[in-house]
Amino acid sequence: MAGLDQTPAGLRTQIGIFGKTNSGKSSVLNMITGSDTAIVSPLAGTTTDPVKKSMELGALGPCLFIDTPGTFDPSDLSEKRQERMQSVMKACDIGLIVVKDASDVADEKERYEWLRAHNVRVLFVLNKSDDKEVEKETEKALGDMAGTGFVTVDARSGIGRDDLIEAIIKCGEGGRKDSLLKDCVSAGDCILLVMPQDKLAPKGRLILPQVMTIRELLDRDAVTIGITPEKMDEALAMLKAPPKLIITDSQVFPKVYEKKPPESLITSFSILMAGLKGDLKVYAEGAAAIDRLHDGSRVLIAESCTHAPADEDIGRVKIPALIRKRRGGDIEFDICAGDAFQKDLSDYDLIIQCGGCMAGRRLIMSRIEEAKEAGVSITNYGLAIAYLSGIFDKIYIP
Ligand SMILES: Nc1nc2c(ncn2[C@@H]2O[C@H](COP(=O)(O)OP(=O)(O)OP(=O)(O)O)[C@@H](O)[C@H]2O)c(=O)[nH]1
Ligand code: SF4
Ligand SMILES: [Mg+2]
Repeated sequence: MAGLDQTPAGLRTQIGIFGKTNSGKSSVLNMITGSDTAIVSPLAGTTTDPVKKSMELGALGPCLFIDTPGTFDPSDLSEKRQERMQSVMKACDIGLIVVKDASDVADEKERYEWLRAHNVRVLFVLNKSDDKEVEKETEKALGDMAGTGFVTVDARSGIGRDDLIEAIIKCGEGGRKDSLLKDCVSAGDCILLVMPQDKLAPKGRLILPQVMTIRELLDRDAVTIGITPEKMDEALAMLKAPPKLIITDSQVFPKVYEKKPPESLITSFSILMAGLKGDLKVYAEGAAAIDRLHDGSRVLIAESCTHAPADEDIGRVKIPALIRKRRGGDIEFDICAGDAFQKDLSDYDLIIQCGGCMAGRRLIMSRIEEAKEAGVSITNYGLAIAYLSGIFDKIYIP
């Protein structure tokens, strides 16, 4: 189990390692991470399931490397395995394509194009080569594709490790800088955080969205004040001017809203997280589709991990109950869990994506794209609950 000081997988830069079987993908993973994480062998098809390894990578910060099964493996006929590979490709920020020579390059062109079309940054890694001629021919075969990045290594001996790490960091630095608060907070702004510490709160610590918000506010030189809902009157009385923004938990939203000065904006930690992992504008439009649901409509609850559902599970119990109460009892709910996403979305009237605490932004954005392509509205848990609790029009969406 990850310690509290560790970055969750969903917030790490995800780096997939792809290529033909036996090209040395697992050896590259082991070389980069300086470990024996993945099994290496001369047999084709050694890696049968994705293998993950976390690592801090200089200026890129926390990363998650994912070694994948090789393609063109005759034993790899399983559709399930292909689907799993697609999920890894969709979720990664950077794709390392490992090749042995120029002839591998042609076979990897389709994957390269798929990754680029899905905005994944690609770095080609020529492995097993101490031959300058092979290097020259490979670079020639890569043509324009080499422009996205090309590094030569010998994973078995570790030659080229530093160059590869430097190239990965460079590749990742051009990526999106994640921000919870977008451009709604500037230096000197006063921000009031109202965080209930009741029996639902974890013992002795704050939840991740709160910790991340506080860190970002401190980085932005905002004046950050943290209180429980019980201290709201006192805190507001102490302030010379109303806070610019109040951020609170969805569960106490109505209570906090009641006490909010009219000049202050108000939002929730779950809305900020939804914006970090997805697209708030799309989600906000999608939430309005709740009122177009009717008996016979179908809703897909899209979870991003395979957690054991709780009795009062938000996605499986609470949201369906709230929707049925508002729109009728004969609405059907399907669940998809983990990396898998329904192949045919066209039968659905609405998709409700979970908060995605275990998933990266890229995976969730790819679901949003698929929903758009299928012409199906998509929202997320936080926005759906805000809509169903009647606080939607009161919430500030950064
Ligand atoms: N000479 C040489 N051999 C290498 C190098 N990198 C990997 N190998 C060897 O190539 C074989 C395959 O390496 P793996 O890392 O298991 O290859 P893979 O791409 O993960 O293979 P699959 O998991 O089967 O798809 C092993 O015998 C490695 O020792 C290298 O840089 N030089
Ligand atoms: S929010 Fe999504 S990813 Fe996080 S625990 Fe719930 S189902 Fe899993
Ligand atoms: Mg392998």
